[in-house]
Amino acid sequence: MLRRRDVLIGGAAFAGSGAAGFLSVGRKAQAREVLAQPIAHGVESLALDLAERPTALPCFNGKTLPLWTFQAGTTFPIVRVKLGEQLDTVFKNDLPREGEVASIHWHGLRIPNTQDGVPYLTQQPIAPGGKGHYSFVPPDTGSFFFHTHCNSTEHFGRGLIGALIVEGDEIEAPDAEYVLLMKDWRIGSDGKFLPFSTDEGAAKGGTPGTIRSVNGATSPVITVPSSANIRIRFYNLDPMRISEIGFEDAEAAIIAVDGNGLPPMTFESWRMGTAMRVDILLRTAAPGKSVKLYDYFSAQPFVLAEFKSEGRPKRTGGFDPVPLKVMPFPKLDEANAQIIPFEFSATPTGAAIAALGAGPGIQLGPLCLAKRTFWAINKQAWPGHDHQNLGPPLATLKSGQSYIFELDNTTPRSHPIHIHGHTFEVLNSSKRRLPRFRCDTVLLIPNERIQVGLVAGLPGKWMFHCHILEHQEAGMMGYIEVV
Ligand SMILES: [Cu+2]
Repeated sequence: MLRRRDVLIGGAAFAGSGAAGFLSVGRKAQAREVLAQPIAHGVESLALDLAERPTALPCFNGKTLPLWTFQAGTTFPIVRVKLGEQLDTVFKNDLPREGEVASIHWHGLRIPNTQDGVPYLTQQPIAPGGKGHYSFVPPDTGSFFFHTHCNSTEHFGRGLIGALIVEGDEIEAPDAEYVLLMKDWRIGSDGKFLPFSTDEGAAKGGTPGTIRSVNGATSPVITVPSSANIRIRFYNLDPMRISEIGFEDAEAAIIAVDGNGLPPMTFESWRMGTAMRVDILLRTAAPGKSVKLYDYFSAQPFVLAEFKSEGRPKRTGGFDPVPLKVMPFPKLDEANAQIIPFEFSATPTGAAIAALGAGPGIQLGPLCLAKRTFWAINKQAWPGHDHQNLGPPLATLKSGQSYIFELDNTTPRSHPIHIHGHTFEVLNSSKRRLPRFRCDTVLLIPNERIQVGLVAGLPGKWMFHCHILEHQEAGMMGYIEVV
């Protein structure tokens, strides 16, 4: 069924950002939406082997570091399936540390709770030497990713991340496609990994990396066809970084957020916390010329990547981005939705540590539980309980019913808030004019309150947490139960 969407309007300035304009300005919405349909059936097999693999990425300046990766021969695997296909994954845990358990979470996918990969909550994690298995049909098209869900700060820090792309959303094929994974690395002057967490970082905005990268290189130059429409799937996969990305002087549109197609929005800039993705359609430069993608949310605008045009021009007409197909999500019943408040706050320990400064950082004991907590949701810090007794969910929802989550950030930090197995519709903010869009991770800026709509999905216990990994591990995590 085709529905009419609201016209998207954005473009509000962000108070105190000191960076470029915050959001894209809307463009007239397409009158019709095209729904995505399965484009293939059958089974795709995926073999993952979590292991330490010494690697010399271009951004390491000749140094070799002991990365942890999912597959030999590639640092970040990019897995592609077509809408309708089943993905069967076998993974082996060959991580080189006793007790380094693993399970795999499929970020952004609305799959059954048993396949969600959260240790102790949805499955027993796999110990070194063991094997695990996942099987599901990804229900939605889009740019997703997968990662482990215990000791994540170190696992991300060592590179244990992969992209999962579900194809089948294009009405018009772009001239080329590129996947860009942004991630920093914490490397000391001795060429070794620095501690992945510090107290100061964990109690503030996260412990920052020392070297920036996109696809393992610093400011890579990517050769692209000239005067072409290229699709860029941009991922923020850093453990903590918040970026505001944008092109200097190029025609581009945002065509999806967290994999969810939306009426193309003129791309001015887009603020992204960790785990957030954006799909961009870019009209590339004339032959021999370049377009640069910047991060404006840093002391100086930083060149993330340069797109250098080669070959004969592909297109001559004006830039008129075609939207993506969308999924038939259940419609939010906004008028009758129950409002549920969530407060994201610091614990007294967290506030004290933030004032004090350096320390050993987040240390996980057995059962993936941190020894101290700095952050909380509704005054409850995870783990408030041992894994035998999880304690009550933050909320219990009825499958198929509509809810409005009122997400209230009472801290001076930003928090990208993620819910497993669901997507949100961003409705409004107390501080910004936001376009209405669908996402699985929503960025709360300091002291901001955002309302998101959600139709409760499949039954189960679904994690609900900040995706700054040290915040998550230090308490800003809980779960929602859908019955
Ligand atoms: Cu956070």
